[in-house]
Amino acid sequence: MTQEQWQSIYETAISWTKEAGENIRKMMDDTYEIHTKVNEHDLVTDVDRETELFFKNKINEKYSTHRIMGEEGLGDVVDDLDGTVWIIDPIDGTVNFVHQKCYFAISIGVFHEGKGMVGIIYDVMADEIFTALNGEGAFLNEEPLPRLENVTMNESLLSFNAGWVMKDRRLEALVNQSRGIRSYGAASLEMAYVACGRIEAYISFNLAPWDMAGGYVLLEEVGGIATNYEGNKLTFLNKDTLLAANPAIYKDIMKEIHGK
Ligand code: 2AM
Ligand code: CA
Ligand code: CA
Ligand code: CA
Repeated sequence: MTQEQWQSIYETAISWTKEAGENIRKMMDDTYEIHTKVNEHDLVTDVDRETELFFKNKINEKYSTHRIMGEEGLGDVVDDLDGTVWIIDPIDGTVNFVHQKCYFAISIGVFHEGKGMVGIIYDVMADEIFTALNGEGAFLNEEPLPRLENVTMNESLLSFNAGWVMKDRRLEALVNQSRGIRSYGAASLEMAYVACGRIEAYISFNLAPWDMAGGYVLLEEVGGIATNYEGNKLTFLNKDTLLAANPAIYKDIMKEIHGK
C-alpha cells in the first residue's frame, strides 16, 4: 500500500472514531446493561459491544480484506498479523466508564504485516484525540506532538495500578526515586500520556493486544519505548506485561527492576 492509501485509512479511522465517541456520549445518558466477565470487577456493557459492532460494520464495508481483533470478540479470530489487522478496544477503561463516567477511551491500532501503521486513542469525555501515522508523527487534537525530551527519574511521574506493588516489591524503589505515582485505570490513555509527556512511564502486568496497540504506534512516532516488563518485543497476539517509557528513563527502570 502507498503512503497516500495509509493517509486515507488514517483519516477514515479518525472520523469513524469521532463518530463512535459521539454515539458513546449519547448512549451514556440512556440506561445500558452492565455484565461481569471473568470476575465481579471485570465489567462489560452494551455500549462496549455496540461500539465494537460499529467499527466491525464500517471496516467490513469499506475494507473487506482487513481483519479485526476486538476485545468483545465480534471481529475475527486472529492468531497472526498477516495482511492488515485492526486491533480494537471499543472502550478501554470500562470500570471508569461505569463508575466515573470519564477517563475511558476508544483505542485502535492498525497493523500491516506485523508493523504498527495507525494509532488512535480517543478520550471521549475530554474530547482529546491522540493519533499517529507511521512515519508522519503523532498528534493531539491535530497538533503535532514533539519527540520525547531527556528527563531523569527524579523529575519523572510514573503510572501503575497500586496493586502491582504487592505483586512486585521492586516497584517500591521506583516509587521512591520518582517525583510521584499516578494511576488512571485505562491503559491506552496512560500510554498516550507517556507519548505526550504528561507522565514518563507506565507499567502493567496484565494487558491484552487491544490495550496496547494504539499506544504503541503513538509511542514509536515520538521516540518512546514500549516492551514487555522483561524488555522483550510485544507480539500483539497474546496477553503480556508492559513497560512504556520515555527513552531517557527506560534503561533506569530496567536496571532497577532486573539489575541490568
Ligand atoms: P478494559 O477496561 O478494556 O477492560 C485497567 O487497569 C486497565 O487494564 C484497562 O485498560 C483495562 O481495560 C485493562 N484490563 C482490565 N482487566 C484486564 C484483563 N483481565 N486483562 C487485560 N487487561 C485488562
Ligand atoms: Ca475489558
Ligand atoms: Ca482495555
Ligand atoms: Ca475494553
